[in-house]
Amino acid sequence: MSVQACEIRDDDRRPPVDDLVGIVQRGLRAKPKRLPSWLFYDERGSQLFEDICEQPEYYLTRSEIALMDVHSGEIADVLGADVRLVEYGSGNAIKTRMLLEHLHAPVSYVPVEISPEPLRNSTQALNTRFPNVPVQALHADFTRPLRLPIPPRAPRRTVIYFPGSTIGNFEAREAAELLRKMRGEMGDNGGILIGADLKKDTATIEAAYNDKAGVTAEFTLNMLVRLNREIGSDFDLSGFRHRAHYNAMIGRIETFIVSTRDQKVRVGKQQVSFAAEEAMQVEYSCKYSPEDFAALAGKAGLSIAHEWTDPQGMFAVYYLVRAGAKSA
Ligand code: AVI
Repeated sequence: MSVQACEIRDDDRRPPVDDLVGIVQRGLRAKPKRLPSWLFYDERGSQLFEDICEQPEYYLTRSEIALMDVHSGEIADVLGADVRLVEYGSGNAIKTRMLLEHLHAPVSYVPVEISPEPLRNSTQALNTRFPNVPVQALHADFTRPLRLPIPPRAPRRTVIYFPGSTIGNFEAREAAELLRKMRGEMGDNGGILIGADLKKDTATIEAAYNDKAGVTAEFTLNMLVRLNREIGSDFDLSGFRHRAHYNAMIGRIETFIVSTRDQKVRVGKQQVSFAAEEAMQVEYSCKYSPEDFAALAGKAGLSIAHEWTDPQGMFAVYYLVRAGAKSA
């Protein structure tokens, strides 16, 4: 078969961007102040995240790749033949490649991504690498209900692939809601293949979010650079710093942007006051034991049919099916 044309279906139904000022103003009125973590991912932020994945302290990506290296053949066997693979996000080319290499006669691969550029790049790369796999790219926000493209032939099952522990960036209630939405999209016979970081000692986790080279700190503060550029706010970068600590009671990294002095910042028509050492919450990265993850899945009407970990036991990938359904 010949190389597929790079067709991207646009299903981006986000409200217009002029709402951004309102989103930021609302977040800065909250007590404590908070901003949504999706604001990290402008072009620079996405590049910085890729750089984070290369840092020696950030074990997550390396561990998940090691896991896929050992288990992707077995995972493909579990998913079975004639799968339609829907990936939430498309920035995980290495892991996706490892999976597609082993999948048996996949019906199609559907990357769902909100940023057009990474979507176009990964689609082209996969088209070249896997000319026999139809790629049906979907430009959309995966946290919203999706209108999946009609597959080129009937799949035996739809599997939603959500690698990279991004589920950990959602608070427990939102994570359960997202899993429930996926459950609807995968259908009765489908499944969810999902990565999640495992709980482990505090020092290892905290080091991953406070790398020595300062890449994570730059990633965090880039959110303010983005806001200054996109909404004309006047955050003075020298007056803020990154802080990430592990809340072992709750099992999550909590990342803040901390004001280093008393100061005021203009956001739209408002002046926002920051006290010295005031912390603005910008990201949670939840860590799950397998039992925690089973409980989360249960809240969405799902159960763990299979689980895999990397050789060091740092990271897990789960295959979830409808609770009560026979596994694949
Ligand atoms: C995308 N996500 C899984 C990363 C994480 O580990 O929570 C984002 C990140 N934030 C700081 N470092 C990496």
